[in-house]
Amino acid sequence: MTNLPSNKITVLCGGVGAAKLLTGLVTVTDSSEVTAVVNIADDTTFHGLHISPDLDTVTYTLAGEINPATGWGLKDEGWKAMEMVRRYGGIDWFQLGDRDLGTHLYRTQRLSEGASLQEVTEEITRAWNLSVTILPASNDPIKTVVTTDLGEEIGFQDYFVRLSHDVTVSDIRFEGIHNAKPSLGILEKIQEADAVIIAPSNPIVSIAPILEIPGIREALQDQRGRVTAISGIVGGRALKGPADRLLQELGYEPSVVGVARLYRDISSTLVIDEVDIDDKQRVEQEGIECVVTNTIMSNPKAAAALCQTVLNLGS
Ligand code: FO1
Repeated sequence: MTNLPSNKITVLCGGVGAAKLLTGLVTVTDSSEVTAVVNIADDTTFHGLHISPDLDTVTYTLAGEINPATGWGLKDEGWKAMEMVRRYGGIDWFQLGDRDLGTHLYRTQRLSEGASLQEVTEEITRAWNLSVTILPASNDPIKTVVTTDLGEEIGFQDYFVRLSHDVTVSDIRFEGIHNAKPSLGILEKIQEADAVIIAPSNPIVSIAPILEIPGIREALQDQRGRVTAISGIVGGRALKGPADRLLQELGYEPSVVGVARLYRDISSTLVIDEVDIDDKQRVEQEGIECVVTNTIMSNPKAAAALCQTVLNLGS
């Protein structure tokens, strides 16, 4: 085995789209040199338990344990605990499986003992024998708050799950982000990376809550030549979730050009899908290089091919 050139890769991650990319990345590179910086602004508390959806989606996916039907939670799940909660009239619109609950019980207990989210994430990652380093973007609380067009402020999970994101959004803010610090080592993971990848996650509610943590945007700007963003918008639509609608409702163009405008100051290249090839020139006019390839990760092979394309850019 030739000793592969050191290939430190840092990936900015949201939920499902990022998890799929990582499963491809670990097949084309040394996973022990991959760091996933994961959004924590979706985090919330249910039944007194701290839930970190994007951290768990990335962890469970890399562990091969993700529920393939939903893209969140664990496979081979039971729902006995939720049945009991429902019997008592408790909150049941946010489905917590019996196995998944074990993660929330452990994380909540460790946080109550004073452990940081980063320490608990390291313990959970180790328990799943993952070689990828998974880091929460911050150890400090950041909460995505959605303002609907009726002026009502709701939490992210109320927006995304309880209301099935079927409301019009007039504003999004990330409560606590101005006082939040990047997790220990994140700035170095960006500065020392041979390649930084912005996963095809929702640019508004998954990637922005990472970029807006003081210090992170500046670290990426310094590394701009090594940063590649993958558009989560394909043909003007999000592959999953409300990204296209959110872009539109918040005044951005719901297209690869709109994504280019969001990332051009921190990323030198935007990777777009073949269906958007006619927008390549418009993307480049926004001051960012544009690579056209298949970005639909319909299976691990497609995810690996996409990652290989991105890694070849840097060589
Ligand atoms: N998404 C849903 O649409 N319905 C659910 O009941 C649900 C439960 C859930 C439990 C644990 C977890 O880690 C994620 C869960 N999600 C659920 C996904 C969650 O809303 C994520 O925040 C989104 O996938 C966006 O990242």
